[in-house]
Amino acid sequence: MRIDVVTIFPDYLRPLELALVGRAASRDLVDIQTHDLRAWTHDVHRTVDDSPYGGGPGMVMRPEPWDAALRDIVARDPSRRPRVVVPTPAGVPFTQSYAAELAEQDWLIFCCGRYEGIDGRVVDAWADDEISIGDYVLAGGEVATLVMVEAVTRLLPGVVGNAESIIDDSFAHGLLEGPVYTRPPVWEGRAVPEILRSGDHAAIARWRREEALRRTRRRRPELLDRIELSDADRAVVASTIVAAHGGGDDPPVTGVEDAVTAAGAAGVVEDAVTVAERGTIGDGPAPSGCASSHCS
Ligand code: JAH
Repeated sequence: MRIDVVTIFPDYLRPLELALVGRAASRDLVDIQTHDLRAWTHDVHRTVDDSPYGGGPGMVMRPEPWDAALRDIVARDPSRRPRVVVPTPAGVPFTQSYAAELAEQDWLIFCCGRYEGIDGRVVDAWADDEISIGDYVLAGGEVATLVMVEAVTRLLPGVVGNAESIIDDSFAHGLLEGPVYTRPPVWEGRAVPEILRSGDHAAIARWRREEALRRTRRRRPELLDRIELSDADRAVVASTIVAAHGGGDDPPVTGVEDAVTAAGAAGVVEDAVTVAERGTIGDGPAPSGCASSHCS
């Protein structure tokens, strides 16, 4: 696979020279080229931005350097047509299945915007995908590109040694993975779950499935609506009690009555029992147990 990245901060992509992605590149499993957008400017200040039409804060990236850069880069291999990706918080969500789809392409170009983004006409003209890696605003598309390039590269044939570890990932089953352990068997008074040391592989597989189901129910209950669950899975999910909310700004919801009131006030249409169990309204952070206010 070939990957080109266009940015005003090529050094921001230097981490791609390291570790798994860097090793894949040195083995010619992926060819990653970064380009400084300012190489396609002509003025003495190498200007890439201008004021937004219609007013408002910030600056917008001018279309001409982007168009010149992309024309030049695609002309380097006229036999292929690249998939052009623009990272933006206004994009469609990047997921493991999106990563798998991108990993099937033989050429990707990532266009890293800065400021308020790239002129919409050049995005319309060139972008195949506008992708968001999550609901937060970064200073530009570079870090989102690092994320996507890493997620894609590790799916390329030969990049990850043990192919089973890819199939076994969190999200490969649509469930979160449970915890993992290594030696020593007891650390700081905490023992590794006995079943993992039992040698009973069928029982271990069942336990891992249960841990994954419980964790998913607590932390990402919406994921459970998207996968097929067996009757045994459903029983595990139904028995997973979700603790009261322990962090964030919203007050905990302690009972079904509270949940109905709070859901109504928040304008959220949701099963009150679900809300009461999760202890928070809408899609806010999951409840406590873990030290993180975003984790249960
Ligand atoms: C910010 C251009 N989904 C994460 C993400 C991706 C891109 C950007 N922000 C967040 C971004 C400013 C300018 C892109």
